[in-house]
Amino acid sequence: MKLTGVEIREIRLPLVAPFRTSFATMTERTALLLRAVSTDAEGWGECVAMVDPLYSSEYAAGCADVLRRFLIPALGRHPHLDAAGVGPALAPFNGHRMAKAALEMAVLDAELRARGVPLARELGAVHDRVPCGVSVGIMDSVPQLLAAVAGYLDEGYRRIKLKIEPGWDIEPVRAVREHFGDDLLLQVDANTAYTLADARHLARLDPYDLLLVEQPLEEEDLLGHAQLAKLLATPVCLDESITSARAAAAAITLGACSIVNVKPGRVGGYLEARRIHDVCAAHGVPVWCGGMLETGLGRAANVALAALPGFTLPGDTSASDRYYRTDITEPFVLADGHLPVPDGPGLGVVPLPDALEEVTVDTEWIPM
Ligand code: OSB
Ligand code: MG
Repeated sequence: MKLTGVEIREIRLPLVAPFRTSFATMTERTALLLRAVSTDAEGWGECVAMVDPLYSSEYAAGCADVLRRFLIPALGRHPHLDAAGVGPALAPFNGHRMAKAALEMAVLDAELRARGVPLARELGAVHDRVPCGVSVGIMDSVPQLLAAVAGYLDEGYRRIKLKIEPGWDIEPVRAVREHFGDDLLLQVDANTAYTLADARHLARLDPYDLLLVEQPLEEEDLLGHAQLAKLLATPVCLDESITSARAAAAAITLGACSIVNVKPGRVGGYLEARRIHDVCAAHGVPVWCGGMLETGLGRAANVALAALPGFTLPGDTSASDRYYRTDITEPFVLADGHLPVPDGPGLGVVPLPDALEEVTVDTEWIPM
């Protein structure tokens, strides 16, 4: 397989409803899509970076810049690489994991399509469908939140994650637990909104029997998370802090988390995501698949990853209609609280040409 070039495409998709976290309110999703073209097949990659560097330091325009200036040209110097060679070829460049992940995903999709192998099989999946949770944004009022959660439970979602921040934490959790009962699988995500000085406040979540509290403290504060974990009954899960398999091993060894959210974009790709799965499995640490409001392309790959044996908690792998009225692929539809794992070669899905054209803002071809 010889790569001949990569297309960078910017798309903009309206969200079905505003999504508010402790760091931003999103009303639309801008994303970069990559199309890797080789002599044997084409492959698609999705970059999960957002417009602003608020979740992490990466942002869409910065990803496009590092891809066209450094990452794609680096692959151009080794045009016969397979996907396993992409990480090593890009390793001299520091950081930029979301950009690297998108490029590796596109090459991996092309390679697997050429070989006729589904991504799920390549990664080591053991299920043909995965149970799904949903991430519920911060709302203006508790009644509005209860109505949103009721709607998702009616649709069949198996687990609810509430976004929290100071001023929107104990009350909404108490209300959801009391309204929907003890059997509801419930967890919260702070996106770094607290400090260790909030430990006593966060311990007030303990009576509500949460599955986990996700990323309460800032990304670099592994030691703080280890101290916090000793003060909470609720298990601490890390998202932003886990940037690699090495970071996962360090966090687990330090006692900074007992559960890990795996997001392929955040860690540099699906192959590193699988290594995190393996490290966590070796330590007996459960993992689940996070999300970044992906289109059907990233969703297909996330569902494949979530079918690995260590993914023992429902992920933020929601159906297409939780995000978009019209997805760019055939929509992922929830059935009995699950999404099916695609079984075609590569991602097993492709963009629908008309839907893709409709949302495209810009395209750029980078020849090898
Ligand atoms: O922290 O998990 C997060 C969305 C964007 C950025 C960060 C996060 C999220 C979500 C939604 O929680 C996950 C999804 O449904 O894709
Ligand atoms: Mg998170």
